[in-house]
Amino acid sequence: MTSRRRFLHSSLLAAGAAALPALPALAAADAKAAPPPAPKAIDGARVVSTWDFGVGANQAAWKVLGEGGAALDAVEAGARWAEADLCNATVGRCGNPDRDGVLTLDASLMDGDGRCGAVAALEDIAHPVSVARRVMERTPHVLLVGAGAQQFAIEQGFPKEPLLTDKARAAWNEWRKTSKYQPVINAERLDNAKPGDKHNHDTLGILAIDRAGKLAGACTTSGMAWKLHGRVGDSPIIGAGLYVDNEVGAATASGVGEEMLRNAASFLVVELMRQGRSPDEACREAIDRVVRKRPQASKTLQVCFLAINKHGEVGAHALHRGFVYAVCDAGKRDALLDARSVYATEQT
Ligand code: SD4
Repeated sequence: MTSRRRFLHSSLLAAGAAALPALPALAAADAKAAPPPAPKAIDGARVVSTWDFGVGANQAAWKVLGEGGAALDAVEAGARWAEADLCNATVGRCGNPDRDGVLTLDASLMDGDGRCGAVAALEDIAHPVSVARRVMERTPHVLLVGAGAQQFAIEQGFPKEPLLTDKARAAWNEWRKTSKYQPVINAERLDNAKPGDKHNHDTLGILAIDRAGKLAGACTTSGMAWKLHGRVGDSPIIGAGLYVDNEVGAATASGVGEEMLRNAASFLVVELMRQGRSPDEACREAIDRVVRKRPQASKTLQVCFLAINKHGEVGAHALHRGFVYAVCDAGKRDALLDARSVYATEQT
């Protein structure tokens, strides 16, 4: 087991350095195409979420928003729905574990007045987003991690329960047999492992604007499957996986968290909107920043941004094809849209 671990460790580290297959050139047609018309600003509430399971999260959030509820309550409800969804191997109780077989969860939540809370590497607590909210509301802190986060959750009355499902344990055991396997984002669902494919999705990022024009967001994930024990991605890091400002808008991210961390990416998207970019333009420019910083790695990694501005306009962009996002408001109840991508081909 020790030598296997050493091998896995070195293969993880080598993954970034390995020779990369040539990728079709930047899709000129895709990159130059006229931007899609900006969605009309709405007068009312709207919620948007990453990936196709975002439709279910939006519906849970809409039960709050549609009744005139607050954006913060809505995003928590949406994130809790995803965390409880037993079909989802990348968020909450059904998530896949890390390299050592331990399921660790990350989540954050933020409102447009700058109030925020987060937990990282949390074990055996089913609703990390709600623990994040308690961190925000009941402590002077923003982020609690590991054993301390779990201790706080228990003190707050969250039940401690073993979360790893039989299916996730079986997937982990299967992965351990596969010496050639290299962790690739979006490939957690081994039965359908096509990175970037819309059926192979990850983190839930959810953003909402309520009838009062207040914004909020949440982000929740089990992170990259088979990650090193203790690894924390972007999702619980305010500014990386999530950022919200009532003066401007909100952004969230999915994909390889290390790239979001390097670029303070969700903060970047919001700041670009502050400078006058539409949500679509801001997401696209943030993707360009990721590519400029790590052009080789960008050929095989997925990075996706989703943003909403204070007028309710929505935009999204990804490095590679396959990123879909869900929009829900009084008119559209379960719209699922394809985000534009820098590279026109799906990763293989
Ligand atoms: C992470 N960003 O832990 C998350 C995983 C994810 O699409 O979003 N994958 O890095």
